[in-house]
Amino acid sequence: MFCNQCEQTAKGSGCTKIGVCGKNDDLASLQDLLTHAMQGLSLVAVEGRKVGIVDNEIDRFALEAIFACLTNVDFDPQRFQQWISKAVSFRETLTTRVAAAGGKSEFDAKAASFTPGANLAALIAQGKELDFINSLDDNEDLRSLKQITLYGIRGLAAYSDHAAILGKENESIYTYIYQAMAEMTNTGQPLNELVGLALKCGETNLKAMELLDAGNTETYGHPTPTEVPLGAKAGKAILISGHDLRDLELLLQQTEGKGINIYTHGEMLPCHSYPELKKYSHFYGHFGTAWQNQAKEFPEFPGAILFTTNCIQKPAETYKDNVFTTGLVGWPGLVHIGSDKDFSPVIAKALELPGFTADSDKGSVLTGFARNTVLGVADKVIEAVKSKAIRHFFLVGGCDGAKPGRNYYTNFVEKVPQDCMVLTLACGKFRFFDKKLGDIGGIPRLLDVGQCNDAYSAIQIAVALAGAFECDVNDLPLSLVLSWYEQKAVVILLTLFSLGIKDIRLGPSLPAFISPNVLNVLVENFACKPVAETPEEDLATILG
Ligand code: FS2
Ligand code: SF4
Repeated sequence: MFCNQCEQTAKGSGCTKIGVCGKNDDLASLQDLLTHAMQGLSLVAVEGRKVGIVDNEIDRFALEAIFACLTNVDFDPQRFQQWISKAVSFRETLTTRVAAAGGKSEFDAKAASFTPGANLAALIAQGKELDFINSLDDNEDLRSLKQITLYGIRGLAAYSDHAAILGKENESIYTYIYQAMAEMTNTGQPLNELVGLALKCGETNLKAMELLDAGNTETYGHPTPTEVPLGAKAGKAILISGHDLRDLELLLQQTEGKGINIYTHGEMLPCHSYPELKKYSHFYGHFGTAWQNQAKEFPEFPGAILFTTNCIQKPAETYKDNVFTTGLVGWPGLVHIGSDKDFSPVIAKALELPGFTADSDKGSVLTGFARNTVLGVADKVIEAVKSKAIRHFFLVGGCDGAKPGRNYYTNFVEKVPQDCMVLTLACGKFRFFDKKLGDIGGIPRLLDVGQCNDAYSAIQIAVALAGAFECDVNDLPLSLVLSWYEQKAVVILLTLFSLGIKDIRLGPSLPAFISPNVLNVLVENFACKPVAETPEEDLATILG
């Protein structure tokens, strides 16, 4: 196997024997094969669009099949077997329809004629045979740009899938994904063309994130500042992890009146701030921190645990019988709740387990500072900047990993001067989410914008501030100090680049799939840089 798509990749270069995430050689081969099959389907879908053939069932499948290859999402080989077979069968039926409509139906690329092996072992052998990453291009820089684009597309597919679940789709997203996946079957393109393809991924993702924002806020209302308890309430309990608001809503509905309290873990924390979710009285608090601490925290949870999306880790024997998955997340041997979203097995498990025997108070955190709330006090914020009560804004966040060295972000936030604000989002915030940073003129200094899924909200805040100050976003007293871990972060970074945002600091290490020449392109055009050894160094440079 060879996989280097995430920040924790082995030795900072690539996982070759087993993934640090737990993905084994067989699963890596199946993911490569599914990506290959999706390239074949994409080639036909591109031609289909030229003759007016658009099939929403295929489009929705494409998002799921691509999202499933994101780090820490699905570890179940059987599901990959099904997706591979479905990708090929969709390709075949679509080819027939395209040919009947007079479109192109014959292709040189092997991906368009790939026939899947008859069983799992045969598929794994086919996946190994591909040597997928190396086959992208012999040229290191072109291969690097294709990897950036492919990982960006995985992030884009994830956000687009979340939005589609809430009824928000846009043709431009599907068109881009198919065109880019098809383009990657070619080799030797001019470097600039592939830089353009990668930036277009970021631009397309802005649309996806706007749709997701609209899906979330139109369905559940605009987040409002909300205090979330970190302790527990006596009673039966279910912990929900991942990012999916619809799954949470359905779980809340199905548990109403059953004497079960619902707790969030990781990226689900901001869900407490949505009016249509917080109205449920049994939606209680936040348990523990974020995904990378699941092995330490889940054995302590006395109820059932539901994973809605990324990031799952191998469940230890001590708690594996309590864990359920739904949507695209999966782990072999765990009970998976299908598309009927009947959470009865989760509820039965919660009722069987002891739950919390007593109330406990562990303090609370504030969340819900998405764009509507922050822009609601824009006048106050602008006045505070003009009067120099607020010197600078830092956006500190992004997705977090399990590797040591990420304390940089905790230390950074601790050292931010008192006259500066910290906006945060995604699971990176759990490095400092419970710190009491006080306020500036009544505005809390630490503002949680939401999940990584809410990056659009943070972008809108920056754009609105730039409008108010009549300047470019790059001229605002705002610095982005981001952590990255997986491919949703890759696509958000591409989105920021496509918006022309400069001087982003990225850590804790730079992606292994960026070649030195491609890094130079990013540095020259966007002045993107790695975080310094210490937060003090970065703070001194930024604040001058
Ligand atoms: Fe965190 Fe993991 Fe949110 Fe990423 S829960 S690192 O995939 O999506 O951010
Ligand atoms: Fe390694 Fe990350 Fe790939 Fe997992 S997703 S195999 S940890 S590079």
